[in-house]
Amino acid sequence: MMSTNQVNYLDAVVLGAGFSGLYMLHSLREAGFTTRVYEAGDGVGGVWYWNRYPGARCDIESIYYNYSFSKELYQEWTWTSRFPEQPEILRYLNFVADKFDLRRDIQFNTRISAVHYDETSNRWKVQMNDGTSVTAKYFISGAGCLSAANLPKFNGLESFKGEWYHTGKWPQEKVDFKGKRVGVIGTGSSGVQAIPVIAKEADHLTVFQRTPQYTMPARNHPYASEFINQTKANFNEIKRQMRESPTGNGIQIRTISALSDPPEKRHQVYEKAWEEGGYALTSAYYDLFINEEANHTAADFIRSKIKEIVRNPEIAEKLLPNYYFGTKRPILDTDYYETFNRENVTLVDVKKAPIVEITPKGLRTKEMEYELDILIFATGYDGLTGPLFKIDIRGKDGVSLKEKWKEGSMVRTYLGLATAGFPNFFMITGPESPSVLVNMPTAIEQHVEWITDCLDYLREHNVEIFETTVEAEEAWSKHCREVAEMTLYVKTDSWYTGANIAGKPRSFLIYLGGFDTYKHKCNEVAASGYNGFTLSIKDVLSEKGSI
Ligand code: N01
Repeated sequence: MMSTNQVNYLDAVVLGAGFSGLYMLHSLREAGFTTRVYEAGDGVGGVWYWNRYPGARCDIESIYYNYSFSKELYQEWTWTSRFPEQPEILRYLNFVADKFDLRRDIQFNTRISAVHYDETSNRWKVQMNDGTSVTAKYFISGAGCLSAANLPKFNGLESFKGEWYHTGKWPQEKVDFKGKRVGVIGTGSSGVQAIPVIAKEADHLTVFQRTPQYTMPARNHPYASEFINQTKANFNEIKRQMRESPTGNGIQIRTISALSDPPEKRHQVYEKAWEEGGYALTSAYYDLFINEEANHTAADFIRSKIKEIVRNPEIAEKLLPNYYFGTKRPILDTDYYETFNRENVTLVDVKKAPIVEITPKGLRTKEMEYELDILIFATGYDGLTGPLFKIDIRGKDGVSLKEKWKEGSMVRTYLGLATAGFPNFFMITGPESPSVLVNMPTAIEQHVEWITDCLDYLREHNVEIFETTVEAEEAWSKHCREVAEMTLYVKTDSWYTGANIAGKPRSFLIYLGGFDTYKHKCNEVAASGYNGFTLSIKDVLSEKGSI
């Protein structure tokens, strides 16, 4: 069952029925707020609803890639393997929606197109693409960080006679690659996961690679039932690891420097991590992402592995990455480099011979034309701000979020949760929060619980308008940038820095101080009565929480 009945007023409108929207709805409903989620798709799942491409799988271990707010839920759901596949995560989120009877307050097939703040009533007017609208006291975005697909402008795409797809908007029906000549543009996490699976089915696969990536074996495997029983019995400890660690998952980062081990010992450490799979290698030493020399040791190790795995030295050479390891998201794969040993796979370096156009028959680079039946864009996303910019969000004085964040070419938020000039508006895992660089479900739960507690407080104190101050957001944004500048992340062009989108201002919009530190800061703000926010009780303005 899903909600279609028209409502005029709600305490809270939530955008999106992914991990964020589902828990936000549950949490607010439990706290007694009238809430509705609006979702563009016809089902729950968010990013896991749209990303149905072959091989789609999570890079965080299953037992941590779930909610921890309900012990009962954790006991009732059983993951089948170490790294969950997209269909299994989608089943999990549907299970959650059913268990907590969430669908009755979710309106599917409805895209929120505009959200405007009315200063006379202190309410948000939320406009849907079907012409309906609703008024709400609070507007909460669960749009996620990676929901605005990036389809670069290639001349001639409309002339292509074959089928084409973007990994982030994959159709619900199976795409049949049998007997087909398939091309994949892009070798980020999506491309690297899809390529080995497509290669096994297609007649021929051509991979158009612009930047070679560092990828490590996931070493996925089915979970033994004893292991599952053990994790269920250890729920409290798993929850603690998720909620009180720097990464929000079970990954322990070793506290020694890569440079403190002699080369032979270090090599053994990397070998062991490579065999263990997952993100063991990224957490082998604490300074891999802050010290150039330390970073080189890991990068050299992975390059040596590529040369070992790929039999043709020319192809291996093309696959060697040369940016700072980990500063684009490190990837976990299943047989990615091995795929380039197959007879039916061709690797094309489009940095050397750039793509000129898409033709009716396929794709032309500066060197030659490749005939294709299916073309896949694994070209990523306009991350972090892109999902918010898809909606016409306007705060006080009719200023749009896009205009505000364009000015001075910088995004400004307080804690990644709120932004000045946009009262009663919250972003779950917004820009300048830890978001994608920690375990997303953990980051989401922390924001959802903080927002729910905040709304509870505002209700209890009769607060009408809750807005962060310009000073607080300036200080937080500055702090975020300072922390990022201490790392190697800022030295690489990536979607983290906005460099993947033409014309997008370059800035690093993820808080890198660690999930535990960040959570502590958020808790302090709440405990202070919301320092850094202005709280207005009916007509009386009270600064910085002193109400
Ligand atoms: O996107 P990407 P993605 N011509 O931006 C190339 C999460 N995720 O969808 O590097 C030619 O990483 C581009 O080349 P370059 C995860 O956080 C997680 O793969 O810009 N090529 C690059 O190779 C991830 O980081 C999971 O030179 C062009 C690729 O397209 C994020 O999503 C799975 C091009 C884009 O890579 C995004 O990953 C999937 C052009 N004009 C995704 N434009 C898991 O949990 C772009 N490219 C495992």
